[in-house]
Amino acid sequence: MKNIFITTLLFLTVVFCSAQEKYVPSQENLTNREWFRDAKFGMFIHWGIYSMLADGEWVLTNKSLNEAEYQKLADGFYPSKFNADEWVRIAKDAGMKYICFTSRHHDGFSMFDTKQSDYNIVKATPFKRDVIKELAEACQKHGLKLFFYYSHIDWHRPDYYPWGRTGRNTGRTPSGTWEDYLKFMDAQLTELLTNYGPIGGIWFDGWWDKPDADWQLERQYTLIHRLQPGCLIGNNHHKAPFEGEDFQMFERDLPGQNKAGYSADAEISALPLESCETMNNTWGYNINDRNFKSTKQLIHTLVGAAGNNANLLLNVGPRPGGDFPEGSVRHLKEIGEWMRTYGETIQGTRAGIIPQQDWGVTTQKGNKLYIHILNLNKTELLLPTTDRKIKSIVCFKDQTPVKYKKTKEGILLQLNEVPTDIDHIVEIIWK
Ligand code: H79
Repeated sequence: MKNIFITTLLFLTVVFCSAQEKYVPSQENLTNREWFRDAKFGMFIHWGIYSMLADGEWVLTNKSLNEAEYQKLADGFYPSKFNADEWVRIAKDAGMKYICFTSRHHDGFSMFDTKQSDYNIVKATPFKRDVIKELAEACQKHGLKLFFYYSHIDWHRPDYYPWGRTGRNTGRTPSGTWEDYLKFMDAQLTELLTNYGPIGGIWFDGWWDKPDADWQLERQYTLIHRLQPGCLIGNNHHKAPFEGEDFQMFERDLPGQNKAGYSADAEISALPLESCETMNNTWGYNINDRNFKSTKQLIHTLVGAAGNNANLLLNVGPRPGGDFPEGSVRHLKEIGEWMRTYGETIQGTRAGIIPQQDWGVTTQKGNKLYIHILNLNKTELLLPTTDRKIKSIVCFKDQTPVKYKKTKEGILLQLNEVPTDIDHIVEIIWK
């Protein structure tokens, strides 16, 4: 009897403990996840003192610069053209619903007013302005959500220790303890989640530099969700999501692809998905990188993401002066024009019942299925679906009827001509 009692007690303890460990997202968090899935399009912004060297955000480690000397860049950081309102308006006009800003990148420089280190934009630069405060206010005003990119790596702090594979040849000497560093991050995250109003999400990056480090992610995630239960947590660790995360991101690839080489182990989860991509080849401003993708390519990436149930987080690397490169502005303007006509076939949709095909993707909303023809050099197109009864099939652009036949294999569309639009959209309305 006594044994049964002890066994039951043990069993209950185990159940209780594991139940405690399991993350249960709040109702607000779940609502925000659906908002995120609907949003489909956001702006990534990589901006820091590295922008002055105009060689990307990895310049400190890539060029093995002396870290003590690199710090002095801050003395000259005076982005005279910075205008948060303009940044947010450009994003909004492009059809973007949120902005993810680098609050602190791997170089360890904080782009906000933090009490945890003087190595920040307010204390260490003549600019002295908290750009995150201004960005938060502008986002609030224009109805965009603000997310913070937050680096786990720190190539500046001596207590970022043990070191990973990067940031090694910069003349630093380690000191302090790992716990100091963890406490520093907790304190900064607390500032970010208390001083700037509601935050859409935290976008972690750098775990991959030292996967076996004692990152204490659960402690961090619990802190974030305690401060703002609705805040979505994502971590760019290139793996399937860990416990406590709310969305899954894919770097430079759509879910299921691995062209960039980071996503070999990134099994697709049921959480909201996001792909991040650059317009040229670099995240932080790079004076040499004029290799911009075409507007058509960028729209195809956005549509491809939507057809794969993912958002696109498209990057801009502002200049040291605080303005966006003209190439980025022009592309965003053109994407915005496209979005004003076709945005509704993407935003608020989910991946369609027909998975990605050679010719394109599908999205769906209510009783509508959108066929996004991105690449077709004939007029016939077989849609492999026999599932539902058709009410009508029209060309989305002008709502003219599209001829079709129902076959055993599916719906055979007969287009009037070979599609030449960036994205030729056919709308099927089901009965
Ligand atoms: O913020 C942007 C980049 O600075 C950061 N993430 C985006 C959003 C980033 N840069 N590179 N990576 C992420 C990918 C990591 C590259 C790696 Fe490696 C290749 C990690 C492991 C192999 C380079 C070589 C670093 C360690 C070894």
